[in-house]
Amino acid sequence: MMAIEQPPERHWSGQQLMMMNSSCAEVGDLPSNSRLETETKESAQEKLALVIPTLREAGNIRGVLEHTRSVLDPLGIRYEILVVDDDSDDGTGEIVSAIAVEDPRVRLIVRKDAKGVAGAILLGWQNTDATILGEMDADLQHPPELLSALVSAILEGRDAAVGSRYADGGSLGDWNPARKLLSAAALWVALPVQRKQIRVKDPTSGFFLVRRECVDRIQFQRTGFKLLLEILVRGRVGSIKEIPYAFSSRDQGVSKATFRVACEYAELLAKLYWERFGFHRSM
Ligand SMILES: Nc1nc2c(ncn2[C@@H]2O[C@H](COP(=O)(O)OP(=O)(O)OP(=O)(O)O)[C@@H](O)[C@H]2O)c(=O)[nH]1
Ligand SMILES: [Mg+2]
Repeated sequence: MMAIEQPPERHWSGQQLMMMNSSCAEVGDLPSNSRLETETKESAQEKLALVIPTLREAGNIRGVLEHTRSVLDPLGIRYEILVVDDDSDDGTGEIVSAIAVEDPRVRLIVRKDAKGVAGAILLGWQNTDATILGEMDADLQHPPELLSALVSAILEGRDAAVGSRYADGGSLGDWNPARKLLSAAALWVALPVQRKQIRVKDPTSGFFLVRRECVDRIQFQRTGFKLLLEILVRGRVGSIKEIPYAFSSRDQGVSKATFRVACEYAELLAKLYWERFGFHRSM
């Protein structure tokens, strides 16, 4: 299996490979970006790149890919689904490779030397020329049907569209009370750092779309699960729509949401508080 499946006509420079090993990554170093803007204006065509990060999701990945394609196909938008797998040892990559042979809109990128959801998403986004970027989990907790409403929200003019468990009509599924409490606490501590104009009820959602120009050339933290919060605070998002959905139970496999993920979230929050409120100025 190839370490990184290159997109057509794209080659990593040594500098870009080094950047993938640092603790932050940005989307906007894509050489294709200005070319992309011209092309988009000329053809007036949008393209969606949906990244699905995977770590040992062999039991789920075939189903989620089939389901997602069946939702996106009728929308009439150009799209690709990038599965960014952290070298899973359960055959996840092999399943995706086999599907990708049949459908070139499905692509596999394998990272051999890193872990972390945010870094996987950013790597996927760096490897596409799409105008609309997105993230969705592999374990079918995010209903692919919602993609239709998320895509519509962007095409109607929003900079970002978020699948929301906390908006009216959304729900957390069968989480136990302790997890519900932790999740509520994670939202509460994120409230002050969010920008008022685009404040959402579910800033820790892992199911969202964002316009490429909102995240271009911004350095984001590669560790942890909560890329959306950082995008809302540090990105160029001017308008946003939250669309409720019911979070379901994981279909197959085991959770990767560990204590370490909580620590990485705390690290991200500390950084965002620091930047937003400039505590350093008084020190
Ligand atoms: N590439 C990559 N993907 C990851 C990593 N950790 C988790 N994932 C994927 O990120 C998504 C979210 O992880 P989950 O384990 O489902 O986290 P969660 O939804 O908060 O936890 P559960 O509700 O227990 O499923 C899934 O598609 C995972 O396979 C990682 O280190 N690298
Ligand atoms: Mg999950």
